Amino acid sequence: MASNITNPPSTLGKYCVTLTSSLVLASLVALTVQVFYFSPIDPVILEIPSSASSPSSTKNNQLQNVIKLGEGFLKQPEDVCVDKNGVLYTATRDGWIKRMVRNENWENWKHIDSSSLLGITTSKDGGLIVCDASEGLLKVTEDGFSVILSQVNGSQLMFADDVIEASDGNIYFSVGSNKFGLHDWYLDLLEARPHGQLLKYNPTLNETVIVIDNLTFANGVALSKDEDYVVVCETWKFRCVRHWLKGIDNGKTDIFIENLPGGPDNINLAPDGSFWIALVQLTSKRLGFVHTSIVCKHLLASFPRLINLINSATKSAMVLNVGTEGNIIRKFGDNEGKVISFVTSAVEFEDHLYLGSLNSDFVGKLPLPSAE
Ligand SMILES: *[C@@H]1O[C@H](CO)[C@@H](O)[C@H](O)[C@H]1NC(C)=O
Ligand SMILES: *[C@@H]1O[C@H](CO)[C@@H](O)[C@H](O)[C@H]1NC(C)=O
Ligand SMILES: *[C@@H]1O[C@H](CO)[C@@H](O)[C@H](O)[C@H]1NC(C)=O
Ligand SMILES: [Ca+2]
Ligand SMILES: [Ca+2]
Repeated sequence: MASNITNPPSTLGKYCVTLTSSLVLASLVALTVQVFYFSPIDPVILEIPSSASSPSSTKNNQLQNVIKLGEGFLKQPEDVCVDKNGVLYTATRDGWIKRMVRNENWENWKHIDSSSLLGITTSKDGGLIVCDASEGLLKVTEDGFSVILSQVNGSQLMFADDVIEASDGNIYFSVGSNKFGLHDWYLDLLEARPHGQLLKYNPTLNETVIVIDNLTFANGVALSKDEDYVVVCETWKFRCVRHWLKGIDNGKTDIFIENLPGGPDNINLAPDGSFWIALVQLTSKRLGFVHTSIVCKHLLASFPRLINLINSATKSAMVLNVGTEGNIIRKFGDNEGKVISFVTSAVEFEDHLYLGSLNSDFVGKLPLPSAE
């Protein structure tokens, strides 16, 4: 097959090759400048526990048995809560607080002109406290809504994520990120730096203080049954952190549970004193490299449309029941996300779990097996 005939390239051909390679080079330089110089993020590598890199390796599809409540009526219900009369509430992406009185129809309860409602909780003196990622903390009652807190240290409170009220009236709430807003959450994930906080608002003093600083995306907040500690989920760290409010460890912060098989979103106290944690799938085996490559992170941050290619959250669902020692008691999933995915909240009430999801138009209801 050897040939000793070679055609010397013509001068025009040579010129074209030079021109083409110059153009390619110039484009590459432009792209590099675009991607790195104008990149909206300053990323570090995300450490992914082995339990989270192949979350669907265990067959667990119990969440496929959910009953769909209010299907078609509830747009991306992120969080749910139940008041003492058994009324179920959720906040939807189109700015509604909707509610369902014991198995009757859903009702449009109160409207807030917002596309950024997140965590909700019941308040001791009636009504709800609602996190609005653009407005701050809101109180919603029969009379409508009012702002509880919109400024912290003279700046607009941004990205309030989840909230719980203690019996002494103090309000504990998380700030997902001080750098990126709700609709840029994936930039915070790509950057993977600690821009989140757990804050405490004292309504009597009208004062907000930092409880835990520098959390790597602060998310769900729950109090223990005796209110001796508060737990906050640190989503991009695959762990939940605990801050003691009573006893010999009062004022100390430690790790409640770590190496979770997904990023923890909302956490809720169960009637028996354990907790339900909803886990979001942040990565997959095939695309895990994205989180360990600084170059990939810059590329994705510069071309936001590519984010949909790597968003694994809509591919599965998982909730954990965790004991007070940080031990996993039960685990329910929908590994392929066939019926429900991107579950962000799980609340137990009268032997059922109620599930919120950012990829659903319903609230899931799962009967809990009484004997486990
Ligand atoms: C709480 O303090 C802020 C200033 O930090 C002020 O704007 C606000 O009016 C106060 N709220 C109440 C209820 O006193
Ligand atoms: C408010 O600013 C002061 C002074 O910088 C700081 O010590 C304090 O922690 C800040 N509080 C909050 C809630 O950010
Ligand atoms: C939080 O981060 C800031 C900025 O990096 C730093 O100045 C501060 O010391 C950190 N605080 C804690 C409690 O680590
Ligand atoms: Ca909540
Ligand atoms: Ca959340």
